[in-house]
Amino acid sequence: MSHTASPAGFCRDCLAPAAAEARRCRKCGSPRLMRHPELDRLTIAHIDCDAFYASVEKRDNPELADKPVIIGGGKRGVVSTACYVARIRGVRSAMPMFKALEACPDAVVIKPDMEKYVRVGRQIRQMMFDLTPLVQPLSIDEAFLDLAGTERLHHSSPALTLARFARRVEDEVGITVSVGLSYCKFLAKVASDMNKPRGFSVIGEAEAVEFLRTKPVGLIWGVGKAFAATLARDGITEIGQLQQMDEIDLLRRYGTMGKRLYFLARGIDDRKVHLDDEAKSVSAETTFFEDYASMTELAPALRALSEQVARRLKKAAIAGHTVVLKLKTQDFKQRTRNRRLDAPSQLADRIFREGLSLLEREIDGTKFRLIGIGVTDLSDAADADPPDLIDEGAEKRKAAEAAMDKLRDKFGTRSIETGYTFGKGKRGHGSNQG
Ligand code: DCP
Ligand code: MG
Repeated sequence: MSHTASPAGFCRDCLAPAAAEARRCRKCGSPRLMRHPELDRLTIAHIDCDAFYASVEKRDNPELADKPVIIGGGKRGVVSTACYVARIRGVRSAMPMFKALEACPDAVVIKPDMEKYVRVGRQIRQMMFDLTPLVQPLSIDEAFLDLAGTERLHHSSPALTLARFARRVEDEVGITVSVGLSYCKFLAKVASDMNKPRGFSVIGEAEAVEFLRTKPVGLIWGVGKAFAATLARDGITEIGQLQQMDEIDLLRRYGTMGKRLYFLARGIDDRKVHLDDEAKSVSAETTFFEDYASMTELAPALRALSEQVARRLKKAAIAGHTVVLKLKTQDFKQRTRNRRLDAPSQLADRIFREGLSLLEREIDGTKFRLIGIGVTDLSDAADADPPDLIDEGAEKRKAAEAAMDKLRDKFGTRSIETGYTFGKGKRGHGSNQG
């Protein structure tokens, strides 16, 4: 097949092949045609349900179909989500309810029914597993999928399989999803957000760098408000600027995060879609008696949990290459944030520091009921924690930690407490380790 400017593709409604130049589907007349030069090669997808809680409520009450619907309220008094009708009027997730109702006084407000949403989320996830065993859920309504090698099973390209999936969810579940298709996780996730709702966007390898050039740095995975502000202070607001900088410079300025900026800005992201972390991770988590929103409350818990994780790693003589922070919000939405370390680690200090910097980005007034920290990408301890050339303090902290470990072995775990955990030993309950 020769490459043309507008290659052949398919109709997203009836899935029939679409000719290169057609503006509407020859079979069903739909204008929703999918075409892209790399359509037959791309395999990494991100799928995210549209206005998830609101869509489920609309499904269950057809009278709401054209009305602005807000899910939220209750004790928390903020918007969990709003349907797209309400969004046009300015309603957004996390907005205080009174503000939302100022913007949209005729909105129908519905209290969240978490059990129902979890059930629907599971049903959709099950359907994802019909496409590929490589499904990596990120939250209740979204997941990464790697569809490489599924062409023979489904008798179609990953792109067509995904379009069929989106239709199946509409038919069988009664809500809509948006799909992003690319060659890596970063851009698949960016793509799924590009033409919501009922979106299907493709970002190919050839266009990635140019696509990213004019986008704000906040688009990059892991660049939250705080880090974007740091970059802005340094005069960096667009990804194109990062594309001009060299790796050493970025590494020197921003540490491990600088390295990530370097690669992601260039559309280089080698992270694999992986099945489930739990089976291959060491983690500890705790559920609070009350919900906490601030660093003062959360950091000590994180410190204590990091030490639990490190202790177990050292006992098993293993180390983890990726630190995972897990948070559960007051309304049971789970957030997990990962960061790959330069080298595998088994040190509480290292795990805690990474966890803390991931946590900093999540401090936005949201109250959390659970915090957890862990490591994945496990390996033998042999190549863990090499001398750090950039962070000179790391060696000292490593030595201090080794000394504390010795004391603990001798006198038990409560004998030594760091500043962060001191006096906070009884904070949480239900600590469990996975
Ligand atoms: N959610 C929440 N509080 C937030 C954000 C989200 O309770 N601050 C809940 C409600 C959402 C669900 O999580 O329905 C999924 O989150 P998304 O960010 O995917 O948002 P939506 O699915 O609602 O909308 P979109 O179409 O933008 O994905
Ligand atoms: Mg969603």
